[in-house]
Amino acid sequence: MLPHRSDFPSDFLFGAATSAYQIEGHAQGGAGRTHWDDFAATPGNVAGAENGSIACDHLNRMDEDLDLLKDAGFDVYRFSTSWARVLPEGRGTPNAQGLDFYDRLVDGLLERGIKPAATLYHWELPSPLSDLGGWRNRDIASWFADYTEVIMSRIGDRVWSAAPINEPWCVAWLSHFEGAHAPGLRDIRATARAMHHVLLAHGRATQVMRGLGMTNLGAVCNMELAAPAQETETARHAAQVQDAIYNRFFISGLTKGCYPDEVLDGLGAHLPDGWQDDFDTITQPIDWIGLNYYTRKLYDAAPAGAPWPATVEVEGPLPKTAMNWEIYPEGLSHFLTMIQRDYTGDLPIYVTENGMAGLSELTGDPLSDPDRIAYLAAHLEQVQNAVSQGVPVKGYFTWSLLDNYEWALGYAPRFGLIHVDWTSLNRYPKASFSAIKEALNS
Ligand code: IFM
Repeated sequence: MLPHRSDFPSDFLFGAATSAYQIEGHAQGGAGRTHWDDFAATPGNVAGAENGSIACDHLNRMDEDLDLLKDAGFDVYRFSTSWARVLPEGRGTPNAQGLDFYDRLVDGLLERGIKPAATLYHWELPSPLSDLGGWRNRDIASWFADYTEVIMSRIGDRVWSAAPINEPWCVAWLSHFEGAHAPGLRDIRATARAMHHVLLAHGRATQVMRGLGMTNLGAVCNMELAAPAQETETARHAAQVQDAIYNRFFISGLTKGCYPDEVLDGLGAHLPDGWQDDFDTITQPIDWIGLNYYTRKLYDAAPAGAPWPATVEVEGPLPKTAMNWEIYPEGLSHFLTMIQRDYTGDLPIYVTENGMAGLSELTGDPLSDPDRIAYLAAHLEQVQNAVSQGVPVKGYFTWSLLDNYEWALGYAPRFGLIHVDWTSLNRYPKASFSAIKEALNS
């Protein structure tokens, strides 16, 4: 059973989140090729070599999806605009159909009384920019600023909030060090550059949006609890290094203008020349911070002689989701408290993503998802705990409105409140959708 709206402060907002490439259908509407299309076309990268060509066909079913958002009673919708849909070559001539689409999306939300919360980059880098080195190339900050100007000149007057980049850790580390996401690199120097440039691009985009007179600008970081796999000094150190890479590097750069020593130990030699001089741009004032939280991981020291970061992940004992991610709701209040205490003080915090890929719906009735309802309830309870301790949490967005393209895992994991039939593309609300509707409308 989910807590009711009335169990939260009266100004607390509830939302659902999606992203462009995961739902829109990128082969349609004049969007350009992206590095995800290239990554998926390379054998072994993505389950079944699936890509976002059609996805949920949201491009053509937007009104139906917005009606579902309204029916659930959501206050806010967190969506992303696709760089490659707005500027098919990444730079140069905009795609008029793409701009019109986001215009209609924003108006459609406002007509339904739903606040539009825009994200400028949720991972679909135009291929021509990837050819130029993508996030490794310092020029990406200027390319991103130009893209920001184009799209926000069109919709910035009507969005409720905007954030430049979703989950910098995934953009930089997961994609350039682990090679698990596009562009699929495993290169420490590329990683260091991407980690810094993603923050520089955030700062430049924020400057552009302020220049356009926009307000309510934020930043969205994902965090994963990093715990020692055993009670030893070496395991504790491994967890601390992972915590610095995943959870502290980006928020520290954004809010304090410095990077954690544990990360500089490994990446310092690979950062671009003059990186220290970029913090004036990176630390542009923001109006809120967003936290995406799903799980925790356990770490231990790698065998002797392993290069930095010299850590290994160890399977944890807790019940898991269909992503094989441990369910650990306590991590959510841990991070909400930590963000306020160590980084942002009174700044509003939003849980910009939280949710699960269900197991029960895969094995039985696809619309019966008691495990998702239990997951959401347990995490909302942790939000309430944080609020009661005085942490300024102002809203919660569940990931995701619809089942969608789960990146390297293709369409198998289902995160949606709404089931999408991958043959007909028809939408079918799950039990969790009804539970949210009851909680929000009561
Ligand atoms: O699907 C992703 C989303 O794109 C970013 N945050 C995590 C989700 C689940 O993996």
